[in-house]
Amino acid sequence: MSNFVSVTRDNDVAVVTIDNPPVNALSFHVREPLMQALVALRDDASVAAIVIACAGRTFVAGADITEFGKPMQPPELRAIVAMLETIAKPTVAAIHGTALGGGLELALGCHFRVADAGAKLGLPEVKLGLLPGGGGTVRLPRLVGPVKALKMIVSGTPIGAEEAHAAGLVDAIFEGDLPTHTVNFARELARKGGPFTPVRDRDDRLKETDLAAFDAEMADLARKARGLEAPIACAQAVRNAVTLPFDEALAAERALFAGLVASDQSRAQRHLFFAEREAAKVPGKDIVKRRIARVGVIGAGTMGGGIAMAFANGGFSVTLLETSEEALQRGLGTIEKNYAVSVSRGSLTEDTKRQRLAQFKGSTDYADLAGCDLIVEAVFENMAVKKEVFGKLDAVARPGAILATNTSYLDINEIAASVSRPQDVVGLHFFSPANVMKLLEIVRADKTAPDALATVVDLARRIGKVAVVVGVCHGFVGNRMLAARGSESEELLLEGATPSQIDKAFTDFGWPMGPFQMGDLAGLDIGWRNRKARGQTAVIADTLCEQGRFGQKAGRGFYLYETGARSGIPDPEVEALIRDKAAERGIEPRAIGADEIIERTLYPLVNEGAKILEEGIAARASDIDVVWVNGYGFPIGKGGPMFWAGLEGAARIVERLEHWHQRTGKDVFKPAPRLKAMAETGSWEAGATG
Ligand code: 3H9
Repeated sequence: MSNFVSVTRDNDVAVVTIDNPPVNALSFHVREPLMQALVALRDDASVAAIVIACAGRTFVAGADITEFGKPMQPPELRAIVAMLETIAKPTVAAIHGTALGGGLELALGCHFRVADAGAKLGLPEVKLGLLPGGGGTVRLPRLVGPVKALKMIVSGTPIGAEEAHAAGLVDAIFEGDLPTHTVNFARELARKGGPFTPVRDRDDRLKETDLAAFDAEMADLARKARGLEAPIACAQAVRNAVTLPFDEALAAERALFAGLVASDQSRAQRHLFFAEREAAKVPGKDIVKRRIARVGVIGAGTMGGGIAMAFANGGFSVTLLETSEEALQRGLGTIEKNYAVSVSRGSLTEDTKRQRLAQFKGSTDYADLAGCDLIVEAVFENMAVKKEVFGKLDAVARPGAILATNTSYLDINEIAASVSRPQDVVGLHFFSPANVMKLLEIVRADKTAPDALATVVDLARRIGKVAVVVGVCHGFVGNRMLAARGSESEELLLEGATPSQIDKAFTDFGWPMGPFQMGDLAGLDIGWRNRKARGQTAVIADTLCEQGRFGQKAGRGFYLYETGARSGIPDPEVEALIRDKAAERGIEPRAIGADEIIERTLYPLVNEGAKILEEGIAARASDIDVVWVNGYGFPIGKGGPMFWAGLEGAARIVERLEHWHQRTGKDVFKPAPRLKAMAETGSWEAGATG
């Protein structure tokens, strides 16, 4: 017996309970007593059946991720599962909450799996840059068939109990008291008698595989993997389960797992797993949060509408405010259309759509916001306009209501100073489309009250966002670093690179698209307007805008778009324009390689991140990674810019920045002291020693 694994008896049925809060991960201190308990029960003639269950809120949620990268202490999970399969009496896993990764693999070692109706089962290892390494790739196909197993393992998305039951993964679903039902189920099995076939010996579903169709599916996956190794390895392992004898397939899975767990990609993805959870932590965990039931959103344009949908999807009532009835109806109409698209895609039922729409109340009168607990403004990005809106809110909002701005750049301290209750003002910087994009930058102003901050951090989680708390500066973390990344784009063009060469360097790096493709998608007029407001210029982009080349929506921008096409084709006119502008400046075009493109775009990105850390705008380097992966498409396999700096070598980044600084004299290239410190100590922490 241990604190983490206990055995109780209900007459001839033994119940092994794992109790390792918060998620019952299979840490060494669980595996060891679990193995001992199972061996003892196997050899105990008075035990007719064995149930494996968990205490707390969930079944085993997987291996202990913190143990990866260190020597694994025996017994390993695969040894426990192998031992389980030597037991002749019936073994049953009782699943509540989530059976994930190693948790599901443990359950696959049992003869039977039962679940409560709310349980979820899955193998999400791929999201950590891994594959199921406890036999999951070899056993799951034997129960649900190789095609379904391939989908589950490569996507990493868990399925519900009903679906698992229909697929043959779960043998029974019980309502109510799961432990009692499971004990009765196990006793009945023992009474009827065996033999009970372990999953490893069930081959029928494998025979149904059409290998050609399977290979076509695998080829498609490889195309979509964008340089990630884990999805391909997952698919290979499932294929092995079909084509190789059980033990050989298991050995191959083990070898693939060993390769992945030691890879930079998996290290990067594990870093992000913990980084996302860290980012959601703010000091003062026990602060009493404010009650939020009704949310007001001002502005029913693309941004406001998306924000309103994000809150409605999270279960909140929403009052949507516009300046005119016409604009309001247009906004509500778009929301309805968006939900209708979800229904047509099958991701929403007609009933849920109706419920969601019933959560909205439209208004053109600020007085209707008086009942709201949180009000988010998403109006035109202009300080005077924002202050006017906040003035009106100050007059109508109830005391204690949180007043939030969705500004992407503006000084929130200045907005807060314009109202009588700066302690209630916070920034909620959503990313477009706000109902889809995961990232939420929560901007804490100088006077934001700790309970207001804690409330919005909690709220972000409730509406399914990945939240990062940041400080006030122009562009906060994401857009400020984006400006640094883009500061050399025009220069690279003028010196001889084409938009498609630069974009290709980015997509080869793993980004979903390059900066010019992204500019065309977002609309080049947005940056143009911002530059004009700040008295800045960008010779190529400005000229394109003057010619009405606003990007995809205009059919032409940096690229040409055929009607309805999402990807553009290079436009000789744009390349000629670039050469003309270069000639006007006396710049002789030269060949520019991908390395130089990365050095002049991504090294300044990292450098700006270091400055942001120095200034305390972000609390941790890993927060910056969370922003960039979730909001800007930084490749997850590289862990975000600050993690990648470690892979790339901070010393090399410093050296090359110094080179470019000498050549151009530009501030973006001047290595930040924190980056230099990282190069010496290997850590982003202030005051770390090497
Ligand atoms: C695996 O199993 C490999 C095997 O195939 C092969 C082995 C040979 N380990 O997410 P939460 C911590 S790979 C260690 O906020 P929720 C988490 O960091 C694994 N720690 O809760 C957090 O700590 P803190 C495959 C873990 O209710 C706390 O628990 N499994 C682990 O929102 C609460 O987490 C997975 O990938 C872990 N496995 O969501 C599942 N899991 O409080 C990963 C969580 O200090 N886990 N922690 O910040 C999840 O998806 C979610 O945690 C879960 C609960 C859905 C279970």
